[in-house]
Amino acid sequence: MSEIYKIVFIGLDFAGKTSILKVLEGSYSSLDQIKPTLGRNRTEWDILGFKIINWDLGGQKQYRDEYLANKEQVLRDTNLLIYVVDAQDASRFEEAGIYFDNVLKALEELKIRCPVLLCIHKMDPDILNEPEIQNNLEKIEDLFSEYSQRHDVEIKVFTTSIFDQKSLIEMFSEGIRQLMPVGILNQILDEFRKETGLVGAILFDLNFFVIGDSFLDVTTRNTCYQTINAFITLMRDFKGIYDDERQINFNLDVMNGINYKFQLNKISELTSPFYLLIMGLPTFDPSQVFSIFRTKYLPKIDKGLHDLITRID
Ligand SMILES: Nc1nc2c(ncn2[C@@H]2O[C@H](COP(=O)(O)OP(=O)(O)OP(=O)(O)O)[C@@H](O)[C@H]2O)c(=O)[nH]1
Ligand SMILES: [Mg+2]
Repeated sequence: MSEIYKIVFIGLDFAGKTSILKVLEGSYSSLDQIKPTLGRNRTEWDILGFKIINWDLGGQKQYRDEYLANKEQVLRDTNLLIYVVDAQDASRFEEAGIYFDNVLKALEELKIRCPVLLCIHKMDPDILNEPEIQNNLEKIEDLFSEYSQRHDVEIKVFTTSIFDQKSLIEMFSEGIRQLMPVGILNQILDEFRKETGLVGAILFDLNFFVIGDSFLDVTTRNTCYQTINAFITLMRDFKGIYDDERQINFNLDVMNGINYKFQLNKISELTSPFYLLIMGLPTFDPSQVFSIFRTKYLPKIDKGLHDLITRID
């Protein structure tokens, strides 16, 4: 039996909802052909053997009015709501806030208490630190936290951009973790990292959704997550070369003079395939560490996933 989760992407027109979904599914080439979404668009993904249905709700005024009028039909059974706001268009913050208020009100009336993520979007890497954008960020945070408090809803805030895939992966992975109790995988990775002296380990599914991670500290976490973009680019640009490759090795000189070694391993033995990214100091021997993972920790992860599926069933 497969569990179904409904994720709703909502926000004003032109906020970037469809673009976010396209980047998450890796359809980069279709990005420049995106047109305003007419009504609702549904796509289905398989994550960890669960069915995820993404509802991309076109944000033009007539559709927004229609969703609120037919809230039962549109919002029922929502498991996760992702509200997207365009951080570059200050002239529409107020309008975006009012719609957010209305959406939270509709959820309240339907007695749906699902996790809510706020994507402060179009925070492109090249303009991220400009005073105007930082000012916009503050304005959005203030406005939206006021509405969420009013409805007694806790929101998780992310700053995202389609030019920073990592930002979208972190946001969406957090959403997935809110839906599925995958915390057990973090514990297994913690144990593995400590035994082998690694500084970081991340487990992804084939769409690069993070389902578990473990790090020495915040700095190694940030460095390791930064490399995700590089791996995605490699996989995308060298498609065919890396498709069947089981391992990619990678060295990185980080600015403070520390050199890290990375290895990405494709793991096909489980019910759904994964990547394991490991990160260590130059002295670490990736093949030895990976063989420990395979013999000792892979069976634990297999069991963890199995328990997860049977618990949810
Ligand atoms: N600079 C920048 N532009 C973006 C980003 N994400 C989306 N866009 C652009 O914003 C415009 C609107 O994107 P869409 O994905 O169509 O927005 P939408 O929210 O789906 O709009 P509706 O379907 O009308 O509700 C497009 O021109 C995108 O290229 C981003 O992170 N940065
Ligand atoms: Mg759209």
